Amino acid sequence: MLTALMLTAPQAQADVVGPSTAPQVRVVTYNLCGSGGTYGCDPSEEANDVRYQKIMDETSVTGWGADHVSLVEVCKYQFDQLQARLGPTFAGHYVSTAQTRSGLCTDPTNAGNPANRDYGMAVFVRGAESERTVIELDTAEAINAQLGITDPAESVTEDIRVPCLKTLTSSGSTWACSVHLYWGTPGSLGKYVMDEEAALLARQARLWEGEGTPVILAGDFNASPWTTVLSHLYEPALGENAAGGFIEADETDADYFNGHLPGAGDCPSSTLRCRRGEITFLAKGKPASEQKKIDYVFFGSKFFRNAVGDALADVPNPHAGKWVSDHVPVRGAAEWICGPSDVTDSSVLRRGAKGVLFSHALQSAEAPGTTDFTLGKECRVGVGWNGIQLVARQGSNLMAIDTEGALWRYRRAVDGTYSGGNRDDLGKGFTGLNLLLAPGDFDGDANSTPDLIGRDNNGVLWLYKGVGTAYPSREQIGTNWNIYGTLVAPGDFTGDNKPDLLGIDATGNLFLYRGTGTPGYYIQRADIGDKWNVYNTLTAPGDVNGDDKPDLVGRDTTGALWFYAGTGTSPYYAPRRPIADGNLPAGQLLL
Ligand SMILES: [Ca+2]
Ligand SMILES: [Ca+2]
Ligand SMILES: [Ca+2]
Ligand SMILES: [Ca+2]
Repeated sequence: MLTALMLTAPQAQADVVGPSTAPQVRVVTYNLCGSGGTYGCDPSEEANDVRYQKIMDETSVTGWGADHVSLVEVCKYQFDQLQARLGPTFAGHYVSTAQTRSGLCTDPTNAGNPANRDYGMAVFVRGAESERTVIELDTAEAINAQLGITDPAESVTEDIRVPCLKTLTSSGSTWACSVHLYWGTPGSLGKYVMDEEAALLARQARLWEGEGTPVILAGDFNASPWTTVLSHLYEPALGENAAGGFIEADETDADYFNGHLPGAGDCPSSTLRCRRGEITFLAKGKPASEQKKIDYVFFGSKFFRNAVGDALADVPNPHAGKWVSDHVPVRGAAEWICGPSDVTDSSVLRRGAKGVLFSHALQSAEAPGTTDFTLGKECRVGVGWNGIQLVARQGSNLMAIDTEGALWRYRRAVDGTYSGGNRDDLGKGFTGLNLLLAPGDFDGDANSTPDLIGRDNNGVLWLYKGVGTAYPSREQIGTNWNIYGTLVAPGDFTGDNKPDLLGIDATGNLFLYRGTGTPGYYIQRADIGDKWNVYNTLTAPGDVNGDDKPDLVGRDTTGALWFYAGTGTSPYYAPRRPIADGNLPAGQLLL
């Protein structure tokens, strides 16, 4: 039999969703089945340990590194115990959906304490929250009224509430919400209850995204992908009357397009996206035909692309005859949408906590010379930058010293990224330094390889003269430079075409060192400002506002960014202006 090799239009593919290859915005959702007493789930201390450990594994930065964790069917005591394990790296938000139900949510380590029996929903986000809210989708009373339930024994006792946290961690700002819709049976009246809940959820998400804040929704939606419930979320391009604004993490996984979900029709073989996906609900103790995909990770499609997702393996329980959950944990990942204008010579570069290098353009609708900017959305332009010890930007290139003391020049690719496949080896032995600057031609020899300045741990300043394509020697050009907590090379700050240096000392004074381009290399410092220690980072991204004069950007202790237009003459910079939406997490390298 002959096999035809076809190289044609893009085809849907099975996705490989691993920590090393998946896009950088990471989510995990898990229906913990934490209450106990229902469906054979095990609420023992040992089973709880397994639940917590699974979440710890999924949030570890050496593993999946989830930025956002949605937990469904979680007891308050479980939330508290998990928050304690996650520590201050994660902000958590728990909401009660059913209080003190007999037999449910008894903490096995503190049985008999009725205050522990609260049951509900939770969301965790990496980093600090900036805002929290609850989307009230339904109440038990309203569900009972809508379904005509009057018998107290039959009545619904749980409200449908969605905890959301707004965070700065993985973008300028994102809402992360944990969802659990009513558990009505599709085809019954329950479906309409869920329809209305999903519509309300989608409406709130549209409002937020209309204001410019991306939304990620993850959780147990209690309905199959092709149902009217999910039509409120999937994008119209996926058909089946979809009318939403979200990409679902598993909608591109061709392994699950056809024949995997009981009751689902097949998607056309030519399609790239399909309202199907891997099974997430295992229907334990029931026929396999009741297994479904009802857990989802949705990314707002205005802000995210290239979403992928996987249902993880069943989490084994240490006790026979019961299970940790009747659901499996579900991963989703996506990346920010970026275009060519998002990565420029004057973009602000940021190294995130996981070593990802991000670029944020400073955007303005105004003519050159403006001082009013907004911070562009986060674009991932590199990975593995936690293996770099020192880095300085030199135009569109990044000069980097790795932990072995090797110097590399990373060239920016056409797509705006920096990678090991596009770098030049500039030599070894760059050790013992605590700062690297790329000032330009500091010695005035007009060599085509710009010079570098390094500061060693004793505060000695060294000039590495660019010669040919390397730095064959260095010359000591100063001592006691460790009095500067911040030192930047803005280019020519004084308008004489010779590059200069700026330093902020411990008292917050800003000092200018005018470059001379001749031996001696700079003249006596001039004090050109005070209170500059309000900034935990000062960066000189180049000429941001198009007047050919280099500018400065400072990040204050609240994470807000400020713009200083360079003027080229005393007093050298114009009054600062806030950069709109310019909030970035502290403690991460800015360039
Ligand atoms: Ca998948
Ligand atoms: Ca030079
Ligand atoms: Ca100058
Ligand atoms: Ca400028």
